[in-house]
Amino acid sequence: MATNLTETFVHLPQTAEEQNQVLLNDDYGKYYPTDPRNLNLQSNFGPMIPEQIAYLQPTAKDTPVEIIRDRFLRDIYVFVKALLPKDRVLDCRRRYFSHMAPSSLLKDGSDPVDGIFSEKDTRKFLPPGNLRRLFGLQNDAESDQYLELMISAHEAPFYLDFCTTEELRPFIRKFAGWRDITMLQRTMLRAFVPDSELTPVHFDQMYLRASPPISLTAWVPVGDVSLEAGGLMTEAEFGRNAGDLTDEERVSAFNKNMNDGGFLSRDTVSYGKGEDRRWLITEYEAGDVIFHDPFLVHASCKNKDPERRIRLATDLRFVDANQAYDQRWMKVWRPLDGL
Ligand SMILES: O=C(O)CCC(=O)C(=O)O
Ligand SMILES: [Fe+2]
Repeated sequence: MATNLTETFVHLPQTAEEQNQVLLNDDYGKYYPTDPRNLNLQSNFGPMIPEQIAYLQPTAKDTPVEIIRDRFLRDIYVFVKALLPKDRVLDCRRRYFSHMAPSSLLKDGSDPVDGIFSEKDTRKFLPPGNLRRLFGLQNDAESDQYLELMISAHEAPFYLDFCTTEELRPFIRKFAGWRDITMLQRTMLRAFVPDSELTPVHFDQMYLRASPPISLTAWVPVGDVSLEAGGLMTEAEFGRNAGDLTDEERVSAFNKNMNDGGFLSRDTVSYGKGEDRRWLITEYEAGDVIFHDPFLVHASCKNKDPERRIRLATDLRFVDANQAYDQRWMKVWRPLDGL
C-alpha cells in the first residue's frame, strides 16, 4: 500500500498533443509582485519579517502534465491559475454571504458578493475548534448564530453544488493519473474576517490522523484574495514538509490534535525562523486553486485587506477511488464530531 501521496500517482503515457504543448502565460519562477517590505503583513503577534517572505509560484492550467508533476514533487504544491470558472466561484461567494447575513457578518447595505466586514467584534466569527474555545465569546447571540449558519452552509445546496465543479476533476485525473477520483465528503468552508486570528501553522495530515497520507488537498479561495488579505501561505525550505519535522515536533503535533483544531503553532514569525525557512505568499483570483500534499506545512497571515473584504476559502480533499482510503471522512463535517 502507498505510504505517501506521490506514490499513488500513475504515469500515463503522454499523448502527441500533450507532447507538443507549449508553455503559454506561465509565470512560474517569475512571479514577484513587489518587495515584501512594501506590504502590510501581520501575524498574530505583530508584523511578519519581510526577509522571511517569498512568493508562491503560479502554474498555467494548460502546462504539460510532466512539468506540473515535477513542480509538485519539488515544491509539494502546485498553484494553478484560473482553473475554475470565475462566475461559478463568485456565485458561491455571493450565496455564502447571503446565507450568513443574519449573523451580522456583513456591512449594512453592502453587496454580499463583496463580503465586506461589518466591523463587529471579530471574536464572534471564529471558526469552531480550539481557537473558538480559547478566544470565542460566550453567551453571545450573534456569535451563536454565526456558528449555526456556518455549520449549515456545509450542507447548503449552493455549497454542495460548488463542490461538484467539474473543472477540478479532469485536472486531478490528468495530474495524478488516477482513473477514478473520490472527493472526501468531509470538507471545510472557512471565512476569515479582517484582523481576526490567522490560520495557525499546520499540515492537513494532522486532521486526517490515522489515515493513509494519500489525499490531495485542493485549497480553493472563494473570491479574490489580495496580497495583504492573508491567503494560504506555505512554508518552504526546498522540499521541506512535515515529513522533515523532528520526532518531538511530530509527537507534539499529534498530541495537540486529539481534538479538532490542533496545530503546530499560532506564531508564524517564530515558526518561520531558521536559516532556510521562508513563508510563501501570493494573491489569489477567483478560479485559482492550490493543490498540495497532506504534509505541506502552511498557515496564513492576518486578513489586512485594504477594502475590509472577508477571506473565504474551502478545503477539498481527493483520493484515488480505487485505493483503500479512510471511510471516516465520508461524512459531512461537524464541529467536535470526534474526527
Ligand atoms: O483557509 C485557510 O486559511 C486554510 C484552512 C486550512 O488550511 C485547513 O482547513 O486545512
Ligand atoms: Fe490546511
